[in-house]
Amino acid sequence: MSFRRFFVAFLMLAAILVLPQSASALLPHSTTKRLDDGTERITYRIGPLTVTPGQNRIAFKPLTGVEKPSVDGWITRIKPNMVNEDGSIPLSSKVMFHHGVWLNFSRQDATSGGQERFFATGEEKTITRFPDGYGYQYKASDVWLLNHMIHNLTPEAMTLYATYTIDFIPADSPAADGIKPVTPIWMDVDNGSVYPVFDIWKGSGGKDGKFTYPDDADNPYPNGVAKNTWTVDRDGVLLATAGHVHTGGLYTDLYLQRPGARYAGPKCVQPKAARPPNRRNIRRYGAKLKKYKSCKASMPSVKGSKVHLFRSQAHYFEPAGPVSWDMAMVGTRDDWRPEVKKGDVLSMNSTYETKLASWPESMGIMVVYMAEGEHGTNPYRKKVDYKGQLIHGHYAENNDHGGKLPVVGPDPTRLPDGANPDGNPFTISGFSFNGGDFRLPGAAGRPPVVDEGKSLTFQLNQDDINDEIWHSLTSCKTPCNKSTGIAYPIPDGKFTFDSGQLGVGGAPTVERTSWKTPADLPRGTYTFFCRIHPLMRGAFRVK
Ligand SMILES: [Cu+2]
Repeated sequence: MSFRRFFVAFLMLAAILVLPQSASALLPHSTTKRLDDGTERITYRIGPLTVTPGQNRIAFKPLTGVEKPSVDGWITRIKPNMVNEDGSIPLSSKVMFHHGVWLNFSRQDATSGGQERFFATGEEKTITRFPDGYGYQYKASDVWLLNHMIHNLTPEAMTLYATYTIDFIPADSPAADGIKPVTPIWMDVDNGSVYPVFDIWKGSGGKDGKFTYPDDADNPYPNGVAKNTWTVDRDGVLLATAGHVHTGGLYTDLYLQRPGARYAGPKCVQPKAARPPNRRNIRRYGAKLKKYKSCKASMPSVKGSKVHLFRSQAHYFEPAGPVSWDMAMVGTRDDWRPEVKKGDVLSMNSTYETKLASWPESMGIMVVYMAEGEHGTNPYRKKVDYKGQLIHGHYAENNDHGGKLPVVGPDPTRLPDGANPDGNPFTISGFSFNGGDFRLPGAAGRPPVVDEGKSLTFQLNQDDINDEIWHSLTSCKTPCNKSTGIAYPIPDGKFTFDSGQLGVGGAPTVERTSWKTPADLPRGTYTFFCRIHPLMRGAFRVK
C-alpha cells in the first residue's frame, strides 16, 4: 500500500476513533514554558494512543491542529518522549517507543523524494538541536503525520501519549529575525524501505568482534543500487547529525566523496632529531615536534577521494554493556560545519558488536541537517570528525535491567525430558510457547525432545494472528531463566537461531505463522525467548 493511501486510510480511521472521553482523564494537548530569549518550549502530547496487549506494530497518526504549533515559526530543538495517562514515563522494560518519524506532507524529502522526514527518534530518545541562528521552518498550514512503532513488551493493554517538546520561535517574534532554514537529509543504510532493517549475527564480521553494515554484508543491495548514499544536490554546509542504532549498535559513520578530491591541507613535516643534541637544537626540535603534532591532529582522514565527516558513538549506561536501550548517542557539536558541494556523495554505515549476541532487525540511520548556500570548513583541508557531545544522560525509565533473581522458571538443562502433552506442532498462545515453555508448571514445563536431524514446529494461534500479537523464537544462552528486564534475555545463544516475528501484517512480521527448529543442531538442550515479549521463555532438547 502506498504511503498516501495509508495516510488517507488513517485519516478516516482517526475520524472514527475520536470518541467522547471523560475530559478529566485526558492530558492537555500542549503546555508552554517561556524561555529567557523569547523562545517558547512547547510540549505536545499526541494521543491518547491505545496500545493493545503485546503490540509491536507500525502505525500512522495524523497530527491534528492541537498537536502542533498554531502559528508559523522556527523549531530549533526537538525532544521526544512517551507518557502514561497520568503524565509519568513508563518503564522501558514494559513499553518502548521503538521509533517515531515526524513527516511533513507539505515538503519533499531530500533523499527519498517522498514526504519530508524531518525528525526521527528511537527508544534512545535522541534530542535534535540546531546551532544558534538555524531552525526548521514551520508553517501552520503544514500537514504532519507521525509514523510510530510502539512496542508493548507485556500482555497488558495500555493508553499512552507520544510527546515531543520543541523550542519554538514564532515568526513574528524579534528573535526570528535572521534565522536560516535547515533542510533534513535523511541518511539510512537501507533508505527508502518502509522498515529499513538488517540482521547481525553473533560471531560474524571481523576478528575485532564488529560488523559494519553494509560494508561487511554479502550483497546488501541486490539490484546494484546503493541505498546508503545521497548525491548532494546543492552547495551548502552540514550543521548537525546524530546516529540511530539498535541495541548492540556501536556507532554510525558519515563520509563524503568528492570526485577527484584529495587531502588539501598543509604538509605535516616530521622534524629530524636534534643533532648535535645541544640545548638550542633540542629546543628547536621541541617546537617543530609540537607544530607537527598539531598539524597531524587537524588532518582530516581522507582515503582516496573519500573523507570521514563524523562518527556518532553509542554511549551505553547499561551495566551489562552494549545490549540494551539504556544508552544515548553522541551528536555533533555546534562548530561542526563541513562544507559540501553539489555533486558530492554522502554515505553512511553502521557498526554493531558481534561478540556478545546476535542483533536481528537492526537499523543504521543518520538524519543530517544542512543549510543551503553557506560556507564552512573544507573537510579535505581540516579535520571535522572530532568527538561530538553526548546528547543526554541516563534516563530513570531504563532502571530495570533484569538478569537477576528470582528466576522465571527452573534451569531447563537440568529438567527431565518433556512428555510433550500438547504434541508437535506446538501452538503459541496466551504469551506462552506451550511446548517447552518453562514457565509452565510441572511436567508441562519440561523441554520437549526431538531426534537429532529433525525439527519441532511452533505455530502461532489464530487469535494472536487476528490481534496482531507477533512472537519470535530466538536463541538465548542457557539457562535463560533469570528475571526479565531491558538487558535480559538477549539473543546470545551459543547456537544462533531466530524465527523472525511470526505473523501476517506486513513489516515487521515475516508473513509466516509457523517456524521449525533448525534440524542441524547437535545434541543438547536449547533455550529461546521471544524478542518482542521477553518474559516468554522456552526450551527443547535434541537427542
Ligand atoms: Cu512474543
